[in-house]
Amino acid sequence: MLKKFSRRTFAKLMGTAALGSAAIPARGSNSQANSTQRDAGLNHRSFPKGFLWGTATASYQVEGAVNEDGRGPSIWDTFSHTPGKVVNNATGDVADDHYHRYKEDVQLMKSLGVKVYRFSIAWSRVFPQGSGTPNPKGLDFYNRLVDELLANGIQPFATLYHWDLPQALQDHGGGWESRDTSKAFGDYAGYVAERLSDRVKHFFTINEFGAFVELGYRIGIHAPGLKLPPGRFNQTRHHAVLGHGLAVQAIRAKAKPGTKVGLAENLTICVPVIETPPHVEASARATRELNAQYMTVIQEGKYTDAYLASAGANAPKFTPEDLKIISSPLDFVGINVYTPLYVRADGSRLGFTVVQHPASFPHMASPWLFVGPEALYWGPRHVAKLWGAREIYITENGCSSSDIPAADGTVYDTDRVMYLRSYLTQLQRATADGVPVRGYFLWSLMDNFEWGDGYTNRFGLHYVDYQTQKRTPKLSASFYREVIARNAVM
Ligand code: PNW
Repeated sequence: MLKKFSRRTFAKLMGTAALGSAAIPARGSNSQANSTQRDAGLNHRSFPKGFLWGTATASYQVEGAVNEDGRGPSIWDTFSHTPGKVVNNATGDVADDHYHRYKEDVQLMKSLGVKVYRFSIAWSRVFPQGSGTPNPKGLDFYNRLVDELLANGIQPFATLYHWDLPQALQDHGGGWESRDTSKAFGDYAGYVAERLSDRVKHFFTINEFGAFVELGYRIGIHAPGLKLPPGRFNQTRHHAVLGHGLAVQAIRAKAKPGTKVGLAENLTICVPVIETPPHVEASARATRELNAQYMTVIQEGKYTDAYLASAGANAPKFTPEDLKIISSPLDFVGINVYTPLYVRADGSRLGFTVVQHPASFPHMASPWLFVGPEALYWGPRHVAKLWGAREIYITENGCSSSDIPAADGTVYDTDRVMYLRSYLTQLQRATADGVPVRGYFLWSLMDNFEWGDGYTNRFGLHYVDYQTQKRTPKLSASFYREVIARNAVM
């Protein structure tokens, strides 16, 4: 007769059986055949020599120290201090206290073996009022950070705008609603590049147009929390890409020779529902069209006809000169890759239809973060094919997970490992197909202030205990260390 097992006993027995299996050789086993086999398998998933492995963070999400050394307030201070805007009314006042603990954090990176680190500069530390008189003490923090990174063999990649706009610029003219903000951003970018480019060789202008403009000025769930009508909103989008172009020009004018500049955009990545030529072609067309307001105008120097037609009387007002500035040539393209948008070919005028995710589609702890590893193949591939990019970075990729420490204090985030393994396998496929991806920045080095979600969603490779500021590597940190050491996904 069949014995009845409790679910727990069953799981335990299955686990024991798997562990007892002789099919899996122990690491370091002497078996020549097994290790050759294993290595052969791994070699198939190797990344190009010199591939740059890294991690990423952003100023307001990790620094804290919001009132120190002359930093001016940003729109995120105002927003997070407005009751009801952020889950549990959390703020970035302390965050990871990275402003004081950056040396410890550089050691975390070193122990992972990363070669590059992407951080952002808080504009209001450097110009507390957004423009006018600079605050040298603010820039000094980034001098210290850059020096510490270089002393530990890690190359700094700096983002100039990761959403913490100086509040003064919001108060005068409505932030990105005003052309003055685009101009002030260019000036600030030139100022920073002039002072850091002896050591920082890569700058990103703006992080995720498609997030801060839409969420902050249209939907109102990010700072500054506005819901602008379409005409004013489209103009705001235009000022953001104009600010990017002015920053590119200012960096070229002020930085040391050899400084490279690009952007970090969360491209809307259209993935073919299945990989047949018509769907693949539709996914490329859709990627170009659905990024019309940001990446496409930056790459092509014009808004697509379909975008202008659909905006009608609410289309942005611009000059030919604006378009030239916006499309100033870039040295590289950075894309943040989280989740795909599935697209199929159809007989419509634009030639594609977006397919909604079925209710059962798996997602990570953040409900928007659908698990679609192919995004990390099609994202860079579309960028290379559509716009001829010759140097691409994955400026963010990672995920949120429930992350509860086990009795031994470790977070066994097997779901994050699964996510990363699946995505990196697709990235490896892209490099093997000749897509020029040069590096990958995992989001994030450590848990941090996740914007409107406060501290409820954790994206880090290191668990942060916000009471004590203790950082503890998760299982995924060990996984990533292995990937970096082997330069291969396994
Ligand atoms: C990015 N979405 O934001 C940001 O660059 C990071 O600061 C952030 O912590 C990270 O991704 C994780 O969220 C996003 O709703 C925010 O699709 C929202 C979305 C995508 C990216």
